Amino acid sequence: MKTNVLGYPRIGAKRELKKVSEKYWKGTATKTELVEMGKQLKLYNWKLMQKAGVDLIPSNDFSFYDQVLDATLTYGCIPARYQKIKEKESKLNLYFAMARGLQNNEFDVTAMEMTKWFDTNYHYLVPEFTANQDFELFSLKPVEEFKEALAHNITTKPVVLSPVTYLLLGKEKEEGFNKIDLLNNLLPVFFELITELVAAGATHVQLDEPCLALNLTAKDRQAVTKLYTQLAGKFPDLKIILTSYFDCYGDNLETVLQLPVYALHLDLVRCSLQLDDVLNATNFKNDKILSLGLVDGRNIWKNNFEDTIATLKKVEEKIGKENVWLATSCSLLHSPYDLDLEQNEETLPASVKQWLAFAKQKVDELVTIKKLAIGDTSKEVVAKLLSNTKAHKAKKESLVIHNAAVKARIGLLTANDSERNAEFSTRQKIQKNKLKLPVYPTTTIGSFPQTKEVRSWRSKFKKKELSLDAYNTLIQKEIEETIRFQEKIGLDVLVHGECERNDMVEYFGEKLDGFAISSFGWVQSYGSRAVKPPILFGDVSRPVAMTVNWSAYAQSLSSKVVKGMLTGPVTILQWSFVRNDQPRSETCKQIALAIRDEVVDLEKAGLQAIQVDEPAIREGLPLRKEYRDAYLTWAVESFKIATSGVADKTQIHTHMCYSEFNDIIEHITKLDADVITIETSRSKMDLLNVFVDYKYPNEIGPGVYDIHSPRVPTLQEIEDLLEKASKLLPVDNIWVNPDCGLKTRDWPETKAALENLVAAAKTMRSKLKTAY
Ligand code: THG
Ligand code: ZN
Repeated sequence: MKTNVLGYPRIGAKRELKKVSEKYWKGTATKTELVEMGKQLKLYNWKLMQKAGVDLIPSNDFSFYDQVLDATLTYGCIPARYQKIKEKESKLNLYFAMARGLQNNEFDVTAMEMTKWFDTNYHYLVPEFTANQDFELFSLKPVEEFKEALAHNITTKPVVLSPVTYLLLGKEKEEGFNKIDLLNNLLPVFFELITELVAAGATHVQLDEPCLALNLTAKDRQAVTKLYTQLAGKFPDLKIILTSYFDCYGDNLETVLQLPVYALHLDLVRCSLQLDDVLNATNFKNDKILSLGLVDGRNIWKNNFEDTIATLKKVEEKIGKENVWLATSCSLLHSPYDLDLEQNEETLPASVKQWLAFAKQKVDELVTIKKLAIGDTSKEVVAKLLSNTKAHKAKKESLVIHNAAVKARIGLLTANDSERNAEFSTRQKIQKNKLKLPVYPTTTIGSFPQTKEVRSWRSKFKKKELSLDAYNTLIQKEIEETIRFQEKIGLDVLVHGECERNDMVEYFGEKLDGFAISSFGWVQSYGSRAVKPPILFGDVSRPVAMTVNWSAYAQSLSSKVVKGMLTGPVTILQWSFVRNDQPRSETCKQIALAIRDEVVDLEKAGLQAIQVDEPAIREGLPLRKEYRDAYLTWAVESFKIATSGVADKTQIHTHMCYSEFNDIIEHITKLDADVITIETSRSKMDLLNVFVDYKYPNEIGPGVYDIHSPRVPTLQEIEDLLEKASKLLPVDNIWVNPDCGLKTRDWPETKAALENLVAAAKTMRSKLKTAY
């Protein structure tokens, strides 16, 4: 048996890479400092795995920004707009220009588009292809990193993003070709890379092929077969580990089993049933090693040693001891670094910590389980098994996890609890009467700029350098300023600005029972940005109101309508580390009930509009089509449980971003929010067409400008977009708002942009008047 790690986190246990990269971009760190930090982080990871005793240690899993962008440089697929930079600048600066865009007195280019990496909260940079796309071996990073480890006497397994998945993840930038046909151009470059790796001494290569977790066309599958057949023909001695993750091979399995590869990796966390599918498949010839992904790379729970050993034994009996590897389910990129850093009892109690394993602990789990499986009876190893068994036993009955009242309440839910009283058309009339908003009502998505100052109050309060009273006073003052600002520029529906919140999910994790919060549990989201997902370990309930004081305070300051602001149950679930001892649907309903209580309390406190954000509803969609309906059913039900406890006069808003709505519009409509605000500005309202075609009945605020850039939209641009929307939607249904929260922006550009937004709405109103 061998142990196989598919990849390791790379931002540094204390986010060292973030700090030095951001300095480099600002010009306050040198290239040498940045490169040196990269070397240190890589070496730290390799040594850690070597010392632990891992057999297959990954290299080329490190990245200064993103592994797909790394592949774009390796395969030399540089879009034309970077040509001048490619000629004049270093590879590193070209790389960052592609990642972040570049604007100075010499260059003005946009960044490559970013999108979600499968169903994770990680974002990759989307490759761009033209009809006659050329490739070249432009960067030798995989080879260089292999040599870098070898220089420290560590022989690694290079991780290479397969050319097929690379093509399937990209975007065709012009019409008239199928990107998968580019494989013919790409293969020679890929073989050149493999030749270099072999020359450097690599004996194993992990070929990442996660597109095999998707529903592929026959043509895509033929490309897969072609790649692996040619590869085996050209490099008969190279040990290829075919690696997919995040879901089953599904209907690709038959193709996969025929491929001439040395080892086949199975993500048995996401798809445990596929083990028997493989073992019993008629064309499984037992000619491959099976890499069993049993240690969860996407979640933070301790592995159950007894269960894992039982599975290993079962497979060993069937295919022989030498053919079984124990692996992480996917790259540990999606796990935080090191549980040993967690020392705050108040936010992460020992009772919960005993159930957790971060990346470093997962590496130890792999090695320990291997030792147990091969019959190591040393005291140390046996003690680890005992403590593992004990932790799992404690979990089953733990009173920190199981809350009878919460379970009982879920049992009492009826269909009534997930429906508003009246249907939308009736509610709309009631709300128009009550709220008395003008046509083209203006609002924002919820957050206002979070200045350094605001952040420093929170951090001082957490370090107990600021008393609760002093902190609250500062927050109140900031809320008051935000309200006055919105009144002054003339917005119609105001928000309190969310200055008291860190992340929109972490904040609720801190307030709800059933969640713990880590201090250093950072996971890369994109580039230098990371999130710290809360740990949802037990039955969820709301001990006290979470946002009511701040929202009620904001409403008390103004005669205008103030909107209460909450994160929805699906998004809280999706962006947390979630317990795996019950179905996600069950956990989601528990969150939904807690949010429902908050919604009802906000209504009682006088808030007439309440927004429940669900930006992650699309991301939670299962990768394989066959599982999607079941997910959408409980996701929609959860949102409706959260939002249906209020009277018809109370206006429920929701907000979604990063979403393609095409395949889920039916379910978005079923959410039955009175108002939905969506991100549309970058696609110049194209996204809106889905809503129009579907005859979406409720009110919509199509975002009229892109908040992801500091650029201030002109009045004319906003007016044009509103004109466009007015041709597509009933005027009574249109809202005017930016396309996302303003948290990452600065005040001056926010003020200028919102002034133009209000002016555009006013122009639209006066045009209506003259039309009658
Ligand atoms: N929260 C969570 N997940 C998310 C988003 C979010 N996933 C999708 C999208 N938004 C990802 N976008 C970002 C944007 C900014 C940051 C992280 C993810 C960010 N993080 C800070 C950093 O890395 O410096 C750390 C957090 C902080 O200090 O507030 O800026 O909004 N859960
Ligand atoms: Zn948004």
